[in-house]
Amino acid sequence: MESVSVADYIISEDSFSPIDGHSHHDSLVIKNQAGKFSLDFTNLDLQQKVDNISEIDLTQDGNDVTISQVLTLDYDAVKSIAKEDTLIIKADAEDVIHIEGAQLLDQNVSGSNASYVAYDLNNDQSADLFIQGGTIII
Ligand SMILES: [Ca+2]
Ligand SMILES: [Ca+2]
Repeated sequence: MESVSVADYIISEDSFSPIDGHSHHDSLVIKNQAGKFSLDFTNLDLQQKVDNISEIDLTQDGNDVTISQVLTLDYDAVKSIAKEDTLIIKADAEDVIHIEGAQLLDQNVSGSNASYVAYDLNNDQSADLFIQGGTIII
């Protein structure tokens, strides 16, 4: 599994310009300065603003702080925003990821420098989401 440390796109507030990743691995960093920031990608308006993303990174909170980002995703949301129909999410302990309709598929998928938990969102035994860290609510 590919991994990058450079942010291609950063979202820090509700209003942001539409994002369309390109042919390479594109990382979307969600980064608010304080408090809690929620993005519900099951919302069609939000879903349509993000396309061709490989990875969402919630861990770029800054020096010595962890700030809470909250994501909500379902199968349609992943298919809509992901480049290759699967999405990687990196989260820290303060972050919460709500996944509607998910089934835990594999607790320990090896990546380039981390392990991920794989979830199947459409009950076909094929992983749609790979998540590192965070609090997962199904
Ligand atoms: Ca965070
Ligand atoms: Ca699947």
